[in-house]
Amino acid sequence: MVSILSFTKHALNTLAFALLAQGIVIPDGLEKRDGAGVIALDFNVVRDPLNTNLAQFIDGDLAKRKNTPLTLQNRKTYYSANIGIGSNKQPQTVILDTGSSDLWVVDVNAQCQDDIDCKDNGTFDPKTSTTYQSLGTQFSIVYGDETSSQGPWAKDTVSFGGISITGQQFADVNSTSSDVAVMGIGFKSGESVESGENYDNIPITLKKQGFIKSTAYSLYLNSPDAATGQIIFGGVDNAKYSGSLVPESITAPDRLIIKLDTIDYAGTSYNYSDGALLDSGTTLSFIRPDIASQIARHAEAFWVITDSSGDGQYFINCNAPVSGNVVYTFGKGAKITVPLSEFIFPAGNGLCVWGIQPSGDDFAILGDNFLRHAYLLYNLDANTISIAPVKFTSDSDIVSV
Ligand SMILES: *[C@@H]1O[C@H](CO)[C@@H](O)[C@H](O)[C@H]1NC(C)=O
Ligand SMILES: *[C@@H]1O[C@H](CO)[C@@H](O)[C@H](O)[C@H]1NC(C)=O
Ligand SMILES: CC(=O)N[C@H]1CO[C@H](CO)[C@@H](O)[C@@H]1O
Repeated sequence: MVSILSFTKHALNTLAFALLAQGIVIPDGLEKRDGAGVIALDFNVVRDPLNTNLAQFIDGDLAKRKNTPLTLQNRKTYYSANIGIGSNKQPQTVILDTGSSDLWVVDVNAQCQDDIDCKDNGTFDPKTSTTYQSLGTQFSIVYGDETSSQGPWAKDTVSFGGISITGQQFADVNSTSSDVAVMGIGFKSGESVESGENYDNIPITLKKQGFIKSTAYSLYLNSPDAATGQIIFGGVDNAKYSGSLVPESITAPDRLIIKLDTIDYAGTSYNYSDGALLDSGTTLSFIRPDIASQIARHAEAFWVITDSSGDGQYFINCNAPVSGNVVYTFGKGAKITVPLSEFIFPAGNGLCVWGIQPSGDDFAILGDNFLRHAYLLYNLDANTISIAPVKFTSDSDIVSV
């Protein structure tokens, strides 16, 4: 997910798909530091069915309904981890999000907005944690999928992957329209705070409290049908990619954006020459409209207005004969090949949402359908994201960074 600040309204409306989450059990009494200086956190992949609203609307007669808005509230895939908050490690399921920078959880007395069941994925009760400290200031965020959360800033112990960090700033959210909490692990400068109020977020605290050597983590989303993936803070798993990791420079001061040179599809090389945000909190990918439309035309995807403001999305017939690959080439030469099958998301009644949608900004957002095919080492100290083609394997060869 991306927080709203740098996005136009158009981008917000097209960002209908965000990530959801599920939990793993936090091992109790595993509070020792890993000698290698790495913390591995497994996450679960949750695939939500599309909402019934959409299935009812699409009754096989889309062409006649071009001007009727279609509301897409659906969330497709979520990468979630279970973490514990407080002295008593109250379990919370959080979306792991490289597109934002703040951790927030749902307070036990929170008000859920928009008829969302916001307390189904864990709640936090500050009264039962002896280490809880309210900071007296207010957190507020709006994400690209239009969900929002507010509540007081606080500090407490945060536990995951067998370790605990203390005095971590996070938000104890008392009002939200999201049904799952978020752990943003992007840049400190991307935090949703007033200027001058930036704080050490999770990756920085891990380093400052001595658990990892660099503010860095590696992301392995795993194969499209896998139920789990892994993030390794402070380390890299050399068994999980082929060739070598190519360090691409981060080109934005506050976002995990690198330069995307070209997108190749069906014999055409499209000159992108702009930034691409590598966002684990977004399911689909969003690219400049001119190139999105050319690729959609080739793939026989078609545009449908899905919003009363006139915005829409590309859809595709699920049985369309789609073969081939989309190849992304980055500024320093990293090259990732994504099979076209990654871009077809079932939406009911024989229709699928197309996985490359137009972005409202010049820069692209490459979501999970891209990220799954790359092994990524985000190094926030070195200002690089190193990329190589992923190798789906249970083998592992983890070294610290
Ligand atoms: C949430 O917390 C803030 C700050 O403590 C408070 O001002 C606000 O009234 C609370 N909102 C709800 C819905 O409880
Ligand atoms: C791609 O576009 C950029 C910016 O418009 C331009 O500088 C560059 O020369 C183009 N590259 C190719 C191979 O056409
Ligand atoms: C991982 C998990 O339990 N997700 C749940 C979060 O809450 C929503 C709304 O109730 C459920 O649909 C998810 O299954």
